[in-house]
Amino acid sequence: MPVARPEPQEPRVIAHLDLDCFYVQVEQRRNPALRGQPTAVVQYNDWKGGGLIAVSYEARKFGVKRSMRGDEAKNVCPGINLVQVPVSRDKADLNVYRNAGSEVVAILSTKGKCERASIDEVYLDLTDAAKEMLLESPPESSEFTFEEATKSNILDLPSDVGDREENVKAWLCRADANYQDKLLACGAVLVAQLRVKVLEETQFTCSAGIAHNKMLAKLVSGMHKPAQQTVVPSSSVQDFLASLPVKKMKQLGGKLGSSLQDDLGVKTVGDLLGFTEEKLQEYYGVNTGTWLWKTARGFSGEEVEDRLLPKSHGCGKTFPGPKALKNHSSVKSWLDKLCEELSERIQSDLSCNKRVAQTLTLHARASKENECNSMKKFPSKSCPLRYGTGKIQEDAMKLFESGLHDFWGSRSARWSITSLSVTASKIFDIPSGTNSILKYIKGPSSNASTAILDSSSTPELTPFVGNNLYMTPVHEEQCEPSSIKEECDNSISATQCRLIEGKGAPKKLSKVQGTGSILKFLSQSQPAQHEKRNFDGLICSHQGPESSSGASVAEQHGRDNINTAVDHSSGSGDTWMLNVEDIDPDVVGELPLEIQREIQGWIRPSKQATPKKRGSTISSYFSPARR
Ligand code: DCP
Ligand code: CA
Ligand code: CA
Repeated sequence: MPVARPEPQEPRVIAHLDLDCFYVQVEQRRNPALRGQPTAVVQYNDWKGGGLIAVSYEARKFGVKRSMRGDEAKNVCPGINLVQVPVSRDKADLNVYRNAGSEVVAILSTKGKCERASIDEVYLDLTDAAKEMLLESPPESSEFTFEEATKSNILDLPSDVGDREENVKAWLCRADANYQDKLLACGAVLVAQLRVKVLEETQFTCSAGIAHNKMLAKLVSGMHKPAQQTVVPSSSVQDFLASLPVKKMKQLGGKLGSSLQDDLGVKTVGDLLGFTEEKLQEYYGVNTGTWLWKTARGFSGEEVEDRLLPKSHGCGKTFPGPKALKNHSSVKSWLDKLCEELSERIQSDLSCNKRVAQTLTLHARASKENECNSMKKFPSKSCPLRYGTGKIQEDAMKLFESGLHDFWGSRSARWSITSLSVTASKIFDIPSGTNSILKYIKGPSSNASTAILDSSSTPELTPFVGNNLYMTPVHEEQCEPSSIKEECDNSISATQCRLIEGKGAPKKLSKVQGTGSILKFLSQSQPAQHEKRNFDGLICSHQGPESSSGASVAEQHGRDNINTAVDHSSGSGDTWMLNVEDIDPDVVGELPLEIQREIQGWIRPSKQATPKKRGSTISSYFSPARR
């Protein structure tokens, strides 16, 4: 349910930019002969010419729509050029579009806080840049001659009266405007400049909305397309919202919007003004009631996030009609392909952007046959993400089986899967300048002090212990925060390992997520099977999802037991024991200084105390080439 955020006191200038017929523009840049031609990008499919996913504005004039198949598009527009989406692993490969979107983000982020909202959309907070412009070179100053800005659409101004561009110029340069609108005028100039820069540097056109908050900027960015921008002066907000259907508002497209329509007779945002805040709170609770009341008045405190990279990575595929998957082996084969792509993308995110994903989620759609084909929702499932293609594939299949079990119970009945997707989310930046490896393997909110745990005394951790229980059903959000919290709280720092070291008495450690996982470890593909590694004096355990109950506990042996593999009664826990003497010095040399020092700290004392033992090695974890 939506919740109102506090409104900032100071006026803001927020822009929403969206690329025009984006995939088509990317294809037109690759093949300039398509420019100015009716063109559509078609999703790979051999049925009726494939599904259209992007349509050029020239083709739209003929009535071609995204919902059409290629054959239909040819009927209404015989001259249309249909371009197939690139295909890899038998599915659409969107990398070329993602990379093109990144080019645009790099340009837009030069002027203010920038949030990448989708493959072709960005929010910008231009408040500071607008204030600076207002002080140093306001539009009303005589040298103001920026042509593109005078093509803006201003909601207050009638667009068909007299010399439109002169009117817009006069609006942008009004000396008697209030401070908020003066800032907006600067925002309009800044966005026009950015759009020209995007065009010059990428050949892409985009459209934009400029307003005092994200909600209004997004609502108007698509109002005048292609290659245009729209400004929402504060005085026009009420009129603009009055006739807007509630269902068009973000968060009101679903059940809440339907309830407003059906239960309160609210058809437009203007209709909401007839309800007091208290009344709306009575119907929808305090938070949502207040949010509705504010939304009706065009208030929104939502901040532009500082994020140039996507929030998650997802790979999916649909299997319509006869293509539906009906047995485990076909599901596995597709999941393997999807996971392979996902793994490549998170590895690339790790090496290029130093970001680590924490949660793997599986979504599927299924239909039960022989029950009038009734559609029941296949539950989404998530678990901690383990790096390495094999592990991701293995975990995704387990998530699928868990979902299938919930969906269909234990009965062996016929089912068919019409879509599958895997998502890596809860991505965090590996912090720089940290003096602990812990920072490399845990989320920023993790709490090291909770790491050493006796699983019997921490009931909240038990979901990770059992074979099936570690999976978290996902509802509206892709990933449940609880799953992440548990994962972080279960982590243990290298320092803590050292503290335990030498104490003699066996201690129980909870799961160690990604032990030994400095960048090199994370970026190598590892086989899914359990492994044992010797870590001089440090015995940490990684509890794989496949482990059976109780096996998550790794026993801590004292120095006398160095290099002794932990013997779990079940034998199914992942125990990594690392021999620090076998760490490849070349690899250590590549790590940040703080980490190098930390590793040196392990090596020196252990060399004094322990004779070198053979037969076990950490080096394979540090050096992918050795695997
Ligand atoms: N896309 C897709 N499947 C969809 C919707 C969109 O694959 N159902 C892809 C193709 C689009 C891109 O995402 O080019 C951006 O989607 P938009 O909704 O922004 O649509 P366009 O950019 O194509 O057109 P517009 O000019 O209306 O923004
Ligand atoms: Ca678009
Ligand atoms: Ca878009």
